[in-house]
Amino acid sequence: MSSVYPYAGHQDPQIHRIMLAELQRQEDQIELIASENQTSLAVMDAVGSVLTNKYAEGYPGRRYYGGCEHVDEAESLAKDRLVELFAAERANVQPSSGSQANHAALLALAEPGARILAMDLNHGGHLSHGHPKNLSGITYEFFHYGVSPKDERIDYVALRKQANEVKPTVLLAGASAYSRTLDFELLADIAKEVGASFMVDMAHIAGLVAAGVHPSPVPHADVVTMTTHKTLRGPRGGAIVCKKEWIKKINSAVFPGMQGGPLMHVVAAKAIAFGEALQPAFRDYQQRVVENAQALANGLQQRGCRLVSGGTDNHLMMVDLRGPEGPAITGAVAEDALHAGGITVNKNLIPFDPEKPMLTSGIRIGTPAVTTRGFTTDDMDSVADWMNRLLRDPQNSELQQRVRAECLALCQQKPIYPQLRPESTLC
Ligand code: DSN
Repeated sequence: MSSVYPYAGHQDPQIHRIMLAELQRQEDQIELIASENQTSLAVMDAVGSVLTNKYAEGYPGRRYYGGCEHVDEAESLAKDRLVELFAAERANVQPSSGSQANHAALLALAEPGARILAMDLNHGGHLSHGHPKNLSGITYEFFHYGVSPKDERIDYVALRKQANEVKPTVLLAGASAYSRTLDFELLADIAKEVGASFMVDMAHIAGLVAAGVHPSPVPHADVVTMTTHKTLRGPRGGAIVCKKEWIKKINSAVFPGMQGGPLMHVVAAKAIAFGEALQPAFRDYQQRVVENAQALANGLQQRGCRLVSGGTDNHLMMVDLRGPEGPAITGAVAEDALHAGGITVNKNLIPFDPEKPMLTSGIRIGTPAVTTRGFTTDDMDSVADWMNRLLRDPQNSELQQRVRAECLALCQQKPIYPQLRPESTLC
């Protein structure tokens, strides 16, 4: 019997093989997708626990099912820890994803058809911030702000003017592909000036905010949504913190508004992750995430790669592949070339991108996952070198094999889950 995932191995060899292959893939490649991370084994214990069996519609002490005494405790702990982590007034830990957290927040803050002003997806925003085919864009009338063509940073002057013209019910801030510090104080001031509620989706930067290495939106915003699996390094899911006057509406928007039974195994895993994030080591980790991002950005720029807005303040950066010094390939070609060399990224539209979303002119890269497995700033310089070589010769399979071997050697020095070693390797 396999010592890794033994029950799946015994019962379902096909799925077991896939699980082991994915474990091996994560171990053997350099993960630079900015929204991914590697959660702790303790978090995975909870996700794989008997709590998955429990229905618990409602909230602690007020459920629609019996037998909730233990899951009530788990949810209360998760809420208390989240409130402490962000010095928030209130919390809801039930959203099953970031998008569901966003839909619930909008449902609480605005009537269907209301005007919402949010960041443009093509400039780094998010699908659930008003894409016409997303529930958000179907339900509300969205208007979008973006970055300035001059410095590729949010143009707060233009945003203020637009907010005064649009008079939105909600000003929504937050991004999934923006490498600069967000000025939440200024955004809150704009929202106040136009009589809008202020909502922030801090999914990408939640871990940085928790550790104090990015300014917090929590004192300034009515409602703040997040995912728990990105920089926050917990299980896949969502969460919301808010001012106390919004909690009744938020709770009712999450359940019964958006969801039925919460995933109590994930809620317990969130509690574990929030507990981890309250430890001093988490602050050090986030500091290293940012230092590694700066080292990677410098390494790429020194080798002639152009970064959108000229660099990064957070955990991610956007590479413009059309920059004056090349490499003049699409994001899709870059993603494939890097993958063949053992480095995983995602193609991503960059501001004013003439390409389609499945091609793009850019890639998005981030350092949360590699920092979790212990990569240092020196390692990031090696990664920049490998990336640069792969990007400038994207069809060279011999180069890809050489780089892949070098990446593998570094990965083997820094295993993610040394406790989960399949007794027989797969490849
Ligand atoms: N899809 C996520 C990301 O990669 O940023 C956001 O939800």
